[in-house]
Amino acid sequence: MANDQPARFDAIIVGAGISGMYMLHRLREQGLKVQVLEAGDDVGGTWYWNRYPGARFDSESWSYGYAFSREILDEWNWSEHFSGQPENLRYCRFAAEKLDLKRDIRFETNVVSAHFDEAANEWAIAAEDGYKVRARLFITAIGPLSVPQMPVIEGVDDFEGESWHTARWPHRPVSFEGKRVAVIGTGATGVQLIQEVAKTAGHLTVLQRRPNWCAPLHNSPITPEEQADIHSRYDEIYAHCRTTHGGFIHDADPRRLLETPENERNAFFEQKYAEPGFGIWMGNFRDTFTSEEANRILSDFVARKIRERVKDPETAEKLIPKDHGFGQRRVPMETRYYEVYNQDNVDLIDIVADPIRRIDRTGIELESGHRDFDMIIFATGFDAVLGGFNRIDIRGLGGQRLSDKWAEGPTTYLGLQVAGFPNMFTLVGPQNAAGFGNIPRGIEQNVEWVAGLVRHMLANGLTYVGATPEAEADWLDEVARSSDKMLLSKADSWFTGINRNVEGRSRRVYLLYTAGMPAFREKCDAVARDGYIGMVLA
Ligand code: NA7
Repeated sequence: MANDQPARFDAIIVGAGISGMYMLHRLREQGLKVQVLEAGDDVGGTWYWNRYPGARFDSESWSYGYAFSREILDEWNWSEHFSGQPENLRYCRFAAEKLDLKRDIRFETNVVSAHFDEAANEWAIAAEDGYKVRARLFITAIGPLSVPQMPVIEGVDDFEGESWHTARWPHRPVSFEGKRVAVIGTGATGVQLIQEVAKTAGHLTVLQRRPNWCAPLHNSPITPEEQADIHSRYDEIYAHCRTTHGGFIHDADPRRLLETPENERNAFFEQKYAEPGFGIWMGNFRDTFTSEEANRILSDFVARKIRERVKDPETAEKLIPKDHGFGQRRVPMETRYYEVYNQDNVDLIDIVADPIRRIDRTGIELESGHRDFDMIIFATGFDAVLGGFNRIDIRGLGGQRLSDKWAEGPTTYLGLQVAGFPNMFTLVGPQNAAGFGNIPRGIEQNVEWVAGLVRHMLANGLTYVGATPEAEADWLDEVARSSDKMLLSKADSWFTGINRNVEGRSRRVYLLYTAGMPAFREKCDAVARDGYIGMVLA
């Protein structure tokens, strides 16, 4: 009988990516007995699952890693300014080893339910393999983009050739050599992948529903001199990231585009377009995020660049977004992406003009006719932010299901707690600042804040923490107020919760806190300073 008893921990963390790993470290440091439950067979989260060719950082590598550990900073050398997935995964493994994390991680454990037991004031958590565990604290570290989304297309399972979703790429090399490959999806993932497939595929057909505004990454190896410089400046780099809106090294230029003379702003655009990384987006004139007119001028500049780079004018027009301005959706960073369409082995199909009728055994039936393929790759994204929560049966006070509570859109307090779900923390949950920016910077802030709250609870003999419905309503107002000012809230994308492959996701919701990481940190610090205002502690 004793063997049937669930294991007991002070905290259960779901997910061993960047946030779960750090949360484990912090809580263990405070003397808690913690276990992480992870679906994969290794650490790394995003960098474990997204193994498709071309997957890499769009944040500067040396601004992405953990800033909290001097040892990790000192001992790890990034080889490129925007490092690729294999190296990023090695980094996660390195950090796990340094912090000796694996002894407290149960791998290949797919959490299916988490129910709050009011009488015992603890969470009862169960996994697919029958593993059961109970803990005072239940912490989701499930990532905003962890549930791959297949497109709703008739016959999608009928194809008999090779077929992959980018976020479930196999753990072995996949050859495109000489093959007829179709890629569906042109988001940040599709753009990274297409550049690679085009190098060796016999023929690549890109099936594009809506184009995105892409900009050059300008990646390069880190030279020994740069390496030494980066190591000597880590404190300065991370201190700077703490001051920027998105936690990147880039931050909006204080000038307004509309008040800057044309020659000056064009020179500035050229400079940003030629610089590595997100500067053209995150480091642009500040009104490009809020003023339609300013945004249109920037969009026109980027459109000109696309027209210059793509030889066939008709193809260039297909690649220029007409339904949203630059930066209103996630800007994919690219390396010779547009030049791919100048290659003889690549063609681009606008599937709005020539819709996919169905997928069958041998290929794809378009309105214009059938095409045979050896491989179809789905770069169709994720059931973003909410998908990870919905696939776990999470129930709070009175047995309320989280998926029911969030049926009309998520509501949270600071994107970290949900009223009615006490002792539960959501590390990169909806309405949190970490989801819109250089994610590890937001993660460190969240983990450290939650660890501070747990320390406060331990020091005061408290065992219960729950957000109040009033605090949650106020937070929703604040999220809405800041978001409504931003142009990105006016476009359909995963930022605004739109996913036409999932029922009920065709209405925009407030998924991200977009007022920036410094404002978010200030808010969280103020909540803590005021004795965790908006939360019931007992
Ligand atoms: P995204 O950005 O959600 O992109 C998904 C792409 O797949 C996008 O181009 C979609 O077109 C396309 N899509 C989705 N469903 C379909 C169907 N049914 N038919 C055709 N095309 C479809 O996901 P990513 O993986 O690229 O990037 C997600 C984040 O990961 C990214 O922001 C980075 O932060 C890392 P649509 O635009 O909806 O017309």
